[in-house]
Amino acid sequence: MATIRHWTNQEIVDLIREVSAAKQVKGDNFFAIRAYDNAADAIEHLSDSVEHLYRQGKLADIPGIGVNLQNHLTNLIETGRSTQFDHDKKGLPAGMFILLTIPGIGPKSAYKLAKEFNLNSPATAITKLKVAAQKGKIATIEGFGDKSQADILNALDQQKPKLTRIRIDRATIAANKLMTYFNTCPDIGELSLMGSIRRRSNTVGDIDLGLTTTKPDMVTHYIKKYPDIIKLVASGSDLVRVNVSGNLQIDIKLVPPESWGSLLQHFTGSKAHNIHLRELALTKGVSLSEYGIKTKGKLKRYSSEQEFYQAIGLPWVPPELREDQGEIEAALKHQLPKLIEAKDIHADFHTHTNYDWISSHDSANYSIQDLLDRALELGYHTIGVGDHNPSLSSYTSAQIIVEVKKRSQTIDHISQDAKYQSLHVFKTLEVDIRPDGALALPDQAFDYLDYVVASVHSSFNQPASQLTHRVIKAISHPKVKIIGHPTGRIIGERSGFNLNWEHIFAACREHSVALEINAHPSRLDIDELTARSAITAGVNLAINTDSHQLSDLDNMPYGLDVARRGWSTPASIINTWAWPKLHQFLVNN
Ligand code: DGT
Ligand code: CA
Ligand code: CA
Ligand code: ZN
Repeated sequence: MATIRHWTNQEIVDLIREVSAAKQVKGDNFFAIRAYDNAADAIEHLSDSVEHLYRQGKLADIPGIGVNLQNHLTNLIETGRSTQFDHDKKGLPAGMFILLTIPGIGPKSAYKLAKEFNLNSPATAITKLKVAAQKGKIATIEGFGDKSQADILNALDQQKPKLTRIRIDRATIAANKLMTYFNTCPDIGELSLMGSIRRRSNTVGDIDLGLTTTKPDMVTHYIKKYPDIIKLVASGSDLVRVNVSGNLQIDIKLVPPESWGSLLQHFTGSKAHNIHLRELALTKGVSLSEYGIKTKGKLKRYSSEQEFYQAIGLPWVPPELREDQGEIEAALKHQLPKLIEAKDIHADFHTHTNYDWISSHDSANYSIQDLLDRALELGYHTIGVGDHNPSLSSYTSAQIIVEVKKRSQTIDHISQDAKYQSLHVFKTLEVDIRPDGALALPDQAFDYLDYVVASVHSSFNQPASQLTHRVIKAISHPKVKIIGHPTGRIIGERSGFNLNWEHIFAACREHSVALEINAHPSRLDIDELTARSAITAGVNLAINTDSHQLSDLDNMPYGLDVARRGWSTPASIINTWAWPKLHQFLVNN
């Protein structure tokens, strides 16, 4: 199945600005251009993501977005591209748009320069322009002159590369694609991710890959033929650096088999972990490097990471822990945690369906049956069938009670099918925690649910003390068993709100409530540090996919990454529990 490109708000803003520039070059109507500029400004200031608003049917709520733009955005989100935007940019040199990031260059100049110097690729446009400027070629173009040439050169010299970190899921998809390509190369032996993507950070600066070969020239040649390459940045017999589509840089390290362990260890990092290891090694009179371990001037290479760690007196350390957060001390004492693994996960407690009612937020695009089928395929013994609570503005309390009852009967009916015999099906809802901490569901409706996931979806700007009080009020409700995406963060778009964790943890312990690790790669909320503190404080965690599409159910590994980076053993994660204990926790207490 082809993956549809997801768009962050910033990417949409950049695209709309490019379309506006294209319209200006083509001499389009002034009002149409202004509408695009206004739309870009509005999206830049949103606190929610455009994709999320789309899924809630709320694109019209974005100030200044008219029907046409709503349609184009819908097209963009549903298919990964917009036919209208593509059409608007058609016929213009692709390299002109990147020039707009240079201070002092507007759409018309960018167009002229791109035309003049054949800047047809965004990857090379700026370098080519710089060369042209240095050769004095810009000054000779009509309307430019010596002054503008000097200004452009000056601006180019001052321009810092835009530092953007890439979400772990996007990096993972790109890395897997490249690894699949490598798997068909006969000259590659070992192959592994390294760097932050191997440590499973929630965002990565670049993708690091290591491989072993005895024929580096053959492998380098093979890498250069990879179809996704936009730019070959560097190429040597031990390192190839390329840029691929999606604004991603990939570093590929090539070594002979006997150096594999040393390479993998060094380039997996983190830098802080390596520095600490090196200090430790120095106290034993040995020095570490990417090539191996030197004792009394003599270098020993390591073909496996296990042997490398063993040589300095440590057990192998899982990459997710290599952040110098106490893992070296724990390893020295042979007290590293036995981390939770994918095979330990048997349940998902926070999902959505397309159940037919008017809910407070976006519903999913698959049925209850689809969800149960997928849970079986994933080998789960338990699935929580969730939805957002019904909209309070669309129903009376009495109607909501009837609706919730009806929905639960429907779920019971469906799950009685013999094929779901091995599956425990919980009837649940994700219920809004209102600004005053009350839950957005009438009391009697709770009687028809097994447990509730309570989440904050509004008034994120309250002071920390008020938010803490609000969440604790939800925690103390007898039906609430999980707090969903506890801080509301959206990676790269909205930082999570602050809570007083000491107080939250105490309340979770008192009321036997789990905190969620939301596995959606845009959330990963709570984060690994909070997860670790929660576990230390004796709080249980639930890893949930919060699925709105069937493919979202496959996001569980991203939540698992957070749990592992948070030092979680299976015991603290309720997804690993056997049914009786789980039932006791969620329903009977
Ligand atoms: P990123 O790419 O920013 O998400 O983070 P990393 O950790 O992947 O960093 P990267 O790609 O710059 O380098 C990969 C690994 O190489 C890094 O985790 C540790 C190792 N490394 C790089 N530079 C240094 C250094 O100056 N000192 C030490 N000890 N290790 C380094
Ligand atoms: Ca990296
Ligand atoms: Ca790197
Ligand atoms: Zn939610």
